[in-house]
Formats: sequence, structure tokens, C-alpha cells
Amino acid sequence: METLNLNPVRKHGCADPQAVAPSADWTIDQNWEAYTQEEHGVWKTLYERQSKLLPGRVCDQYLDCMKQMPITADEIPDFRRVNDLLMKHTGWQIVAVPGLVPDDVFFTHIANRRFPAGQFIRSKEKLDYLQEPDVFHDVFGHAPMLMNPAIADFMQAYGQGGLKALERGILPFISRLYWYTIEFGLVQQKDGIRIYGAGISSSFTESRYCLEDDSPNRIGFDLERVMRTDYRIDDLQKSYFVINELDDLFELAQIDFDPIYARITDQPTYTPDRIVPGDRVLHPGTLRYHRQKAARTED
Ligand code: HBI
Ligand code: FE
Repeated sequence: METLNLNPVRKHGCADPQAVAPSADWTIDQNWEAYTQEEHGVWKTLYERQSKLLPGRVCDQYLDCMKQMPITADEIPDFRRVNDLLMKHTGWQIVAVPGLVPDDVFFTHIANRRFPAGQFIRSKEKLDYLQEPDVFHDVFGHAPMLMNPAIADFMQAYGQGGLKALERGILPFISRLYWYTIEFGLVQQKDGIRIYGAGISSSFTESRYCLEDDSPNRIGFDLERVMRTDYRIDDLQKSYFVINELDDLFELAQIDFDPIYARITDQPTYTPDRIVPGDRVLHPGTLRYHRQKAARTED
């Protein structure tokens, strides 16, 4: 088991994260005191915008957990305070990083119940554009779900699975699983389909599009199917996969992926727009959004 080393405090708000020589585990101090009023203001804008949208769209567990957390509109959350609560509930911690970290570093943290969270916040000029996960995506989107025991266990299993997959050179299978659950997952609730993926809950556009737009497919979750499905990181998704309940992730955290890898390794990959035999289709997408976009860029 890796231990968290204590790093020197680094300069806050470094424009080029790559310019900072990384420590072995890439963690930096959050240096909360150094956030500017403008940065807290960006947080407030994003927080208020999302908080208005999420009730009725995000799953009950997210809202319940968020209510308990020291996360408000007024300021970028202090990781020390968030961690006190997370530790009590599920033993998770968030650790500050400058941005995207290498896969092996990411998985090692996750396997040890540490979630790497971007220290920086996006600029107020580009509220909806994110090249790397920032503190709003990571803390507003991911932290509340880490209070949920099923997500907590599944995430750790993902870290362990990721390390294994990396060794064997079969990373895409497990990355797709993460993408279509933790980042872009939907869950069936009594009163309708709801969001649990952090990529959606932290996005102004996608939190409505994923549920209300006719364009994307909404398909019942199936592990092998998802592991065979490509994804796009730079646009709204063409397909979402819906789990029956969050507790299903407990089971998913226990599954031995080896026989599954063996079975799907030689099978073709699905493009993200497709509906395939065996799919439990909840909503067949019109794909209008992506068609129109493609037409626009052709001429
Ligand atoms: N680093 N900070 C950060 N956050 C991520 O979500 C992240 C990462 N590095 C790698 C990574 N995700 C993905 O490539 C893996 O989930 C596969
Ligand atoms: Fe994320």
C-alpha cells in the first residue's frame, strides 16, 4: 500500500500545471487560503446554476449527501473540512492535484480511497469548457457520491481493476466502465431516470440533455456491452446506460473481470451511437444533436 507523502506547498494558480515538477503521487497542497475572490465567484456562479437544475434530475442520494457536506455557494470548499466528513462516512479522502494525472497515479490513489481533485478552477470566461477536471467538477460532481457506500466500494474496485488492466495492456475496457458509470451514469428511480455520474451533474448542458433531449440513446446497463462501447470525451454523449439502483454497484465491485476480458477481448467494439442486439432500450435516440452538428461542420 502506498502512503501519502507530505508535499511542500506549491505556488497556487499555476497557469501551466505541467511546469510544476510532480511529486511521486502528484499531490499538491490545496492552499485554500490563496484562492482569490474572483475564483470563489466562479465557484458561486457554477454552484448556483447547477443547484437550480439538479433537483428532480439528480438521484436522491446525491441530494441527501450534498446537504450534509460543508459545500456551499459562497466559496470553493476546503478539502480539510470535506475530508473530515468523507472519512467518517466511507473512509474516502480527496487530495489536490494540478490537473490530469497519469493513469497509474490515478488508479493508485483510487485503489487507496483517495480521490485526486483538481486544485484549480476554470476561468469565468470559459464556464462550460474544461480541458482537465477542475475543483468544480471533482468536488461538486464526485465528492457527494463518495459519501454513498456503493459508489465508495465501486470506486475503490475500479482503482484496483485499473492497476491490473494497466499491467496487462487492456485499459480501455475498464476506462469505458468508469466513463459510463462514475462519469456519465444514469440510475432508475421510482419517479424516473436520474443522474449519478459526475460528468453530468457538474455540467449545465448535459444535466438537461441526458434526460430530456430526444437525441441520445438511453439503454439498460449491461457490463459486457458497456466495456465494448467507445466513448467521446469532447462532446455530449450519444448513449447513456441506466443502472437499476446504486446498490447494484456493490455487486459490480465484486465481479472478477478476468473471464469477461477473456470473452470480449476479440470481439468488435461498438461505436457510441449504436443500439445492438440484446439492448434493453429505454429510449432510442434520434441522434439529432450530433447529426445537426456534423452537418454544420461539413459546409
Ligand atoms: N486524473 N485528475 C485526474 N482525474 C481523472 O479523472 C483522471 C486522471 N487521470 C487519468 C484518468 N482520469 C482516466 O484516464 C482513467 O480513469 C482511465
Ligand atoms: Fe470526473
